[in-house]
Amino acid sequence: MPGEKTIVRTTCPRDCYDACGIAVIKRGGKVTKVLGDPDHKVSRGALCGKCAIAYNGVIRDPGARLTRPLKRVGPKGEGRFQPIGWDEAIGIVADRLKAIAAEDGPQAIYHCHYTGTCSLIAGGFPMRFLNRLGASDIEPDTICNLAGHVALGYQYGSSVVGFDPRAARDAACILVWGANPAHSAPHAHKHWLKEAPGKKIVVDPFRHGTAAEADIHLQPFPGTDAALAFAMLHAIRAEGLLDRDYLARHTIGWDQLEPLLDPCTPAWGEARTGVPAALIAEAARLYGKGPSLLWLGQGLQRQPLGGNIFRAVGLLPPATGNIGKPGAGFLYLNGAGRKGIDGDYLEAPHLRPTPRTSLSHMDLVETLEAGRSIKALLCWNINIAASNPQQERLHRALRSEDLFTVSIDLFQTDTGDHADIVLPAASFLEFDDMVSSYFNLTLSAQAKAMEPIGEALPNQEIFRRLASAMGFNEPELYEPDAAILDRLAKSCGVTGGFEALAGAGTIELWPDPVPQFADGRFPTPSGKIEIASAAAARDGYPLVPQPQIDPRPRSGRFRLLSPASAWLMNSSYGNDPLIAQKNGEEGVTLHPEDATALGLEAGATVRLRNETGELAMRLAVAPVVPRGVALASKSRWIKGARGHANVNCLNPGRKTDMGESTAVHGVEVEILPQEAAADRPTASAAE
Ligand SMILES: Nc1nc2c(c(=O)[nH]1)N[C@H]1C(S)=C(S)[C@@H](COP(=O)(O)OP(=O)(O)OC[C@H]3O[C@@H](n4cnc5c(=O)[nH]c(N)nc54)[C@H](O)[C@@H]3O)O[C@H]1N2
Ligand SMILES: Nc1nc2c(c(=O)[nH]1)N[C@H]1C(S)=C(S)[C@@H](COP(=O)(O)OP(=O)(O)OC[C@H]3O[C@@H](n4cnc5c(=O)[nH]c(N)nc54)[C@H](O)[C@@H]3O)O[C@H]1N2
Ligand code: SF4
Ligand SMILES: [Mo]
Repeated sequence: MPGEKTIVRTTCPRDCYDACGIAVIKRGGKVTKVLGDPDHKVSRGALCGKCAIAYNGVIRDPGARLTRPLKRVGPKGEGRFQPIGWDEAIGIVADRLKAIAAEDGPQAIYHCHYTGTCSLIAGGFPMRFLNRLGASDIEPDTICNLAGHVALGYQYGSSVVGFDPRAARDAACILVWGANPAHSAPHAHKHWLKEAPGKKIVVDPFRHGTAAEADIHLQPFPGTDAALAFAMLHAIRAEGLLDRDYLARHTIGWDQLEPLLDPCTPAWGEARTGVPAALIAEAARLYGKGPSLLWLGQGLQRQPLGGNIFRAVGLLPPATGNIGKPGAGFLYLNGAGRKGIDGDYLEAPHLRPTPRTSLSHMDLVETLEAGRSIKALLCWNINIAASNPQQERLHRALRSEDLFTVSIDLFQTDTGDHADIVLPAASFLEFDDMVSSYFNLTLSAQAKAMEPIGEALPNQEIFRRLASAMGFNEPELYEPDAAILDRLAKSCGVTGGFEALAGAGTIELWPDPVPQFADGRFPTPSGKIEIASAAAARDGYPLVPQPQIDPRPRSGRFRLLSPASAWLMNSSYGNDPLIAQKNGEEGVTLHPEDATALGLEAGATVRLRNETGELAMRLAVAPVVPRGVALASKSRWIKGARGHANVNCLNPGRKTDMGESTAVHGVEVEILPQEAAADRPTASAAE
């Protein structure tokens, strides 16, 4: 019946802790509105601001979306393209890949992907093709969170078995360390944290919304968190709150660690971190008494010593026995494997003809510049031109006529502008898939609500077509979505398969809060928490975590933080006009005393500058960061931006101590009035 209202329940697959339930409103078979599902436990009828706009804006706007495959016609990087048919586009890509594989070996074909969509098939199935091809990977997590994974791997044997957020009902204290739920997990901020009965402690240099509402906000200088953790442990010991029984039964190496605590009094901690000693002691008492939850943010490990920081903060749960009991535990991410998802089934690494080769995102630019090993670059679920470090050099390297680049995306991104072939991907509203929240222990359906816009195709279909054009025969490469979804749902214990999951929307996989590591057994070599890690020592790290801090920036320089913005999802939605309006001009915030010292006033245009690049930004002044810290936010779109650059033009791509991962929150800059900077040599002129 025309005009009849129907509702499709689906799930947001963005890289976000929340995994919101969505209600897609249709009239007469046409989508009219995308809303939060009122019956969903997380979204409760409201999407976050950015998705509420984008899902009713650019995501459904045929004028904004890529609707046909494109072939480059102008010089590389200029952004001139001509529409072509799918067969021609797939044919061009397959021919080029075959030629490179024959001449240089398939390892010369690199692909990079990340979490543009976190739905399981669109995020995982393309790997079957890339594995079969034998392509090299740009190591995905090196752009985001690998240091934390490596550090927790040494210590706990796993970084993807976190607390069950439902444990909050039994927690006397929730410690959020280096995460900004107000931006990056807006529903956890608005509902989960607010409804939790325990006291909230936030450790963050930025007094963000969650920090401002906490019972205690510790505001360390960036990169000093290991010293803060040691000072808290010192205070915990002084208060008699060490759980020596837990340490004896479930850890190794406390004996080597404990003497390091001796000098680390709260006053020592204050001198290194800037956090008042009394607050360190108060937070230590609260956390130590427990039961306490510890949320380890991803921002925390994006520091030069991020791995050591994670190992140091990771000492708190075992030292206080805050693990394995109700209301206690720590969380980095909750992985899908824990819920029954078999990653090897999804990605089929057994299809690889040769051992896997990979490269850190931090080495991408140098390797491209060297011009030998990377002949083709396939980019899917990622926008490297906006979100990767060494932006100017990256763009230049991507403009090489010798490099064959494919961008698969919903939009013509800055990466797409540098491609030879652009392939239009379908949005999450346009195909069935599944979403596994990395916070809650739930599984959700992504249900098709509309036909793909134009000729867009889901990632998986694009890679099936590529497999066929390459002449690959393995049945894994052609397995239909419906069969995969059914198998995945059943492997998580959803006996009715995908249909049952789609009917429910989201399923809690366990009826009650799941205690974390309740049996006290850890997947480390010793089966215990390895405070002293022989594996870490073998890899060249200290045997136990150290109370180390980064040196303060040299005089006149600021530590630049560029964490998640409330109005963007990484670089996504950078092309939505309403979001652009909300976001205003690219800005940087300084402490009032720093602004005064520099003679700068709020609203002025300032220039941020270092060896890597230079960028104009609008200055805001507020006491939300310590002195010496400048706060911006990550990854706007570049095209249309002033100076044709974003904050990543200032990021030298320094690696973390562990995992060769991004140390983006360790960037240092000078801040100058606009006129003064114009007289000085720019980074590009200096190169
Ligand atoms: N300065 C600074 N830079 C940072 C960070 C920071 O903190 N500061 N954070 C880093 C982090 S943590 C990350 S994860 C990266 C992420 O950075 P980006 O790669 O910018 O991540 P997203 O915007 O999530 O997604 C990338 C693209 O995936 C596309 N996409 C969405 N769904 C699909 C789909 O179904 N198929 C295909 N083919 N494409 C799809 C989107 O349109 C988008 O263009 O940025 C990093 N960059
Ligand atoms: N709205 C929105 N939501 C997002 C994203 C987005 O871009 N926008 N991105 C998504 C992605 S890909 C990711 S990885 C997550 C990341 O989400 P989070 O885990 O919240 O990580 P960030 O936003 O990078 O940084 C979080 C906090 O770390 C703090 N921080 C930086 N350096 C230090 C330090 O040395 N010590 C301490 N204690 N804190 C520090 C920053 O000030 C910031 O407030 O968010 C996801 N959700
Ligand atoms: S991005 Fe996060 S908060 Fe926004 S709708 Fe998606 S899951 Fe919810
Ligand atoms: Mo990320």
